[in-house]
Order: sequence, then C-alpha cells, then structure tokens
Amino acid sequence: MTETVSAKPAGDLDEAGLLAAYRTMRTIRAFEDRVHQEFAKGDIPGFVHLYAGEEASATGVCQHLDDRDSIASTHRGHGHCIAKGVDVREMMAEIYGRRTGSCRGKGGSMHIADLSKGMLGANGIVGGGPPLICGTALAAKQQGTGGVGVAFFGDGASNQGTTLEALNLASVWNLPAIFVAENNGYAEATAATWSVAADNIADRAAGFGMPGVIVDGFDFFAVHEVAGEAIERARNGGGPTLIEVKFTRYYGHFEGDQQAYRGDEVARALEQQDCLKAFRDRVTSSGALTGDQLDEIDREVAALIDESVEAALAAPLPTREDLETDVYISY
Ligand SMILES: Cc1ncc(C[n+]2csc(CCOP(=O)(O)OP(=O)(O)O)c2C)c(N)n1
Ligand SMILES: [Mg+2]
Repeated sequence: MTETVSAKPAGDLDEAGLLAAYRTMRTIRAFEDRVHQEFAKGDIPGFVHLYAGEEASATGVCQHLDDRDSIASTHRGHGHCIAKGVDVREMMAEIYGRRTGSCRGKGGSMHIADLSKGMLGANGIVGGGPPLICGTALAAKQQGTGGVGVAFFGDGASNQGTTLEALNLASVWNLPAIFVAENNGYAEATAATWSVAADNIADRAAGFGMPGVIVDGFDFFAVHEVAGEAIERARNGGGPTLIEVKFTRYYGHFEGDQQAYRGDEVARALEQQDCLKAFRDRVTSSGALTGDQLDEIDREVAALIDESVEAALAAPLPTREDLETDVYISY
C-alpha cells in the first residue's frame, strides 16, 4: 500500500535549519523568476525549463544530503543544482553561455553540472538520471561511504524504460538510492492523468519491492520528513525508496510555451498552496522565525541574483580554443 503524507506539524529543524531551507527555496524562486524575465529579452541562448513552484522538493530532499551523496537531475534542473550547493553565480553564467559558468559556458541550462558538489548534471534525456544514480549508489555501497544517490525525475520520465529498469536494479542490488518522482501534472503538454498508468507513480514501488510514498510537494515540511526517513533507511542498508512529490509548475514547460492546454491551476496554487507562503505562515505563526528574518533573506537573495546577472553579462564568451578543452576527463 502506498502511504500518503501531507501537512505534518512543523518538523525537527532548528532555527539555522529553517533559515537555510527558506534561503534555498527563495533563491530558487528568485533565480527562476529572473531567468524568466531575462529570457524574454532574448539574451539567453538555448532552451530553458523553470522549476518555480517545485522548490520544496529539491530543498526538502537535499537538506538531508552531504558531500558523500550525489544527485541526478532533469532538464528542469536549476532548483536541484541550487539545493545541492552549486554556486549561483556560476549557474547564471552557465545559462548565459559564459566562460565563467559551471561548465565554462559549454553546457547551458540543461547541462549544468558540478561533480565537486555531487551534482551529476541537469539532463536533456528524459529518464536519463535514474540509471546514473544506480551507479553512484552502487559505488557508495561497495566503498562503504554511507553515501546515497538521489534521482529526481518527472511524471513523464516515470514511464521511461530506463526509470523502470533502474528501480528494478536498485531493488535487487539493495542500493542506497532514492527515486524522487516530481509529478507536476504534465510531460510537456500531456497530462499525467492521461499518460501515467495507475493512480499514483508511487504505487509502482510495490512492483519493485520497495516502499512508495506520496507527498504534498507544496509542503516543505512533509517533503523534508519523508525524504529524511528514506535517506536514513538507505544509509543504514535498508535499500531504495520511491517518493512521489505532487505539485504544479508555475511557468510553461519551456520558456515560450503558450500553455493553451492548462486551466487556472497556477493562479490557484499561487494563492492557496505556494510553498514559500506556506512555509512563512507555518514558521511565523508557530513563533519559530520572525517575518523580519525572512524579509532579510529575501533582500540578500535579491542582491545575489542581481549580482549574478550583472556578472554573467559582463563575463567573456568561450573562445575557439575552448572547443578542445574539457572533452576527455582522466580519472
Ligand atoms: C528520451 C527523451 N524523450 C523525449 C524528450 C523530449 N522531452 C523533453 S521534456 C519532456 C517531458 C518531460 O516531462 P516530465 O518528465 O514530466 O518532466 P517535466 O518537464 O514535467 O518536469 C519530453 C518528452 C527528451 N528530452 N528525451
Ligand atoms: Mg512533469
């Protein structure tokens, strides 16, 4: 049976942990809102898929991770990168295709990676992440590091053979792997209710002999709690978990998407469910944090994003010589 978790009382985070969670979610939102504006000016090359609305997932999961752990991401990867600690200035420069970017301007939005942070990369291949995580989780298990691998993937990716094979492999090898299905209701313009067999993606966990949990993706505390249990179990040799996080994305599938296939769900979610508003309400009404503390973070994050854009615009583009570097890596 798949368990559904939502709206648990405020979790076990101390003040520093709550402030860190809010800073991460606010940074993701501000980053994405700004990229949305900047993309419309025409200065950003390539395709961009924004993560706004989904911040509680990356943040609630990655807050449990450390240097031993790795994550695999998707084409909608900025939030995962920020939550795993990739430098925001380098990310912005990467999105602008600049030499100072995380991948020296050669990857762009869909390929931001920082192996030094355990961020294996955003990924243009739908369903590309889960098999990668089986590899890192197997390495962690064999080397006895206590590390885990986390694969974030979408509802569309949940139907890919690669994802289902990875779930099977993780289970038969009892890997310290966490599969986070980010069900935002659509794969491009195709509704998950139309394309995903079974009521819930998490229900599929039973077929692979692992726990499956559904969580309200707008509720940071619920995601944090569910992810914490799954990650602890994996670290202690208890094997993989499939977590389904349900929410909606605030922008189109990609920047430029006319979204003719959608109703008023974004306006409703922003008004009634938004993870940042819900977090603020929860922590200020319980007295855990003050509104002033959160406002201060908002200001600091806004300044960081301004600086990142200015620095990216002023940074050099890659040169012809750069074409021949970073092609092969020696291990
Ligand atoms: C293997 C593969 N097939 C198709 C595509 C084209 N494509 C890019 S994003 C996408 C939809 C993905 O939907 P989902 O997994 O739900 O992620 P979301 O965009 O909702 O975050 C598709 C079909 C691709 N990039 N890779
Ligand atoms: Mg989707």
